[in-house]
Amino acid sequence: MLRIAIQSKGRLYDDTTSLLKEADVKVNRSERALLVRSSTFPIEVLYLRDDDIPETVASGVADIGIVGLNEVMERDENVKVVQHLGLSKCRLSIAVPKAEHYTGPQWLQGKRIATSYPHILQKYLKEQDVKAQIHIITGSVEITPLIDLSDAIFDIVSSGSTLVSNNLAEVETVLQSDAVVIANKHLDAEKKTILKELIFRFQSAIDAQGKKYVMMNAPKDRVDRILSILPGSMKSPTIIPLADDKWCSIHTVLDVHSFWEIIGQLKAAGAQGILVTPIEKIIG
Ligand code: PRT
Ligand code: ZN
Repeated sequence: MLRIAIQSKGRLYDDTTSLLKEADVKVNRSERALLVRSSTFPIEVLYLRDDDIPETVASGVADIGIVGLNEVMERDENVKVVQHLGLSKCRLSIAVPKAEHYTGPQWLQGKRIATSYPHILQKYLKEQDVKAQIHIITGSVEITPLIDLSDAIFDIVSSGSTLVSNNLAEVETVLQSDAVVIANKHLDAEKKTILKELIFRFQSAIDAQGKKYVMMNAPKDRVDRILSILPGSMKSPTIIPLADDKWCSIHTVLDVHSFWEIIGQLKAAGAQGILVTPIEKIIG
């Protein structure tokens, strides 16, 4: 049995619970239950505030956890990052009022910086050889320059719209963050085996995200042209003969980002009856 700590509610909750579902780890959480055993996998889920997850894993109260890399770096606990999930992406950045003429990290010398991430900020300032006053604030960091509580802020940015609406400009990106799986450093052999299987399942679900399975019919004399349009990483499409020996069926995997552009080119090259289906998992 492996105990995993996840956020009980908040930004990471939806991503984490759907990832567990995609990995076929079923957890029927009755309202406000704190510890729930999966009915399909040797795992029990512990629901916590995200701030508490690194310490809980470091102490061994939970074996592994899913939490933002920003929290892991800030808490600086003795845990191992074992997988990047690419979910809940954000960055930790320094921002200053738009009207300021920011010239580089030395501009921060002697300034007041408001943040909920003092540890990461302190480390960054030391690296840059800058001495500044760090003001620890737990919420609404972005309003502190407006009310003259700070000269700059160091906070999480995602779309950047919070900065824009508070007249702030992002000037330094200090850390790129996503949700990560962290593990206690002293797991026994049985727990390591369960963790390995879980990571494998997570990876299969992550690899399938943003991918579509595409099937199309094409005259055989157009196949070379169609194959040249398919992206480099998908060099091995399946080609299946059809009853009409002048035609065949081509099956491949496409990335949603380049999807519409490529579909247009495939049609122009002579592909017909293009069928697009979602992919649940890709087993590497
Ligand atoms: O209650 P608990 O302590 O568990 O949760 P919490 O309130 O501390 O954290 P929560 O749920 O807000 O965020 C959890 C994690 O989500 C963070 O630690 C990050 O790893 C990640 N994440 C991803 C974000 C954002 N995106 C994000 N945009 N966390 C916070 N924000 C905030 C940001 O501070 C900004 O003020 O959202 C605001 C909007 O951002 P913009 O740039 O999109 O406008
Ligand atoms: Zn928190």
